[in-house]
Amino acid sequence: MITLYQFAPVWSIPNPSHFCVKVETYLRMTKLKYEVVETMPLKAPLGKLPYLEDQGNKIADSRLIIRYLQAQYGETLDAHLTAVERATAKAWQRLIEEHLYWQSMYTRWSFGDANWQQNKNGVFKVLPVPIRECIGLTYRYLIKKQIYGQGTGRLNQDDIFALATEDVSALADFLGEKSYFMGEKPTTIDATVYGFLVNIIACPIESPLKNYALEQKNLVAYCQRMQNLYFSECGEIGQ
Ligand SMILES: N[C@@H](CCC(=O)N[C@@H](CS)C(=O)NCC(=O)O)C(=O)O
Repeated sequence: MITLYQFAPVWSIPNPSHFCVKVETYLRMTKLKYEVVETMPLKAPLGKLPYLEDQGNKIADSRLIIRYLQAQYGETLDAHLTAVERATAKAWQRLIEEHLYWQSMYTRWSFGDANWQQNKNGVFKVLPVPIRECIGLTYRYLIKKQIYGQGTGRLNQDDIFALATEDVSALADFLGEKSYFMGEKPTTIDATVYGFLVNIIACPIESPLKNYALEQKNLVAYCQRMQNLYFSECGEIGQ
């Protein structure tokens, strides 16, 4: 049995971690049987979630997890894609995970006290209040350092949101009228697109990034389509 280690769910979305939603969505898309263990990053092999255990193998990092699952159980979702379509999907994946992710992180960890309170009480909800405050502050310091190290944290607020909306606008343009990101069938990239977008539009983390994404009606409808298919227990986005 595959075991997925991830944060406890919160906010009526599958998980408050973009990367954890990505992996769990992939597991559901491929109909692999799995169980979830809720945990915290400190206990993970690379200090980050998600990680996965299968047949004595422990794999950390969502990219390596999906690569492992594809090698072990087949690349069923993407078999029909051409080499150019695969390359295109790969470029989108990197844009979302290595760029848009950091602006989303900025909204949670740096952009205003109300968002910080929501983030702290969501991500660390399993911890009792005094410990939550202490661990929350420690992680806030560490994650803000990461956001600064990556470069996003060095920009001013307007520039951060201008860059973020460029990404969201590009995603909306590329999706267009299609049902899924690469066409009429869900493929692996949809796990990333859904995992990251739902963590922007369906969380109580308010920002110009969320507002702009919510205005892209095709992206919202796409998220709802993915959610109805794979996480129907999360219900309607925005309710
Ligand atoms: N490249 C990793 C990124 C995973 C990641 O950044 N996870 C975050 C949660 S969304 C985490 O656990 N952060 C804790 C930390 O950085 O200390 C992947 O693809 O899995």
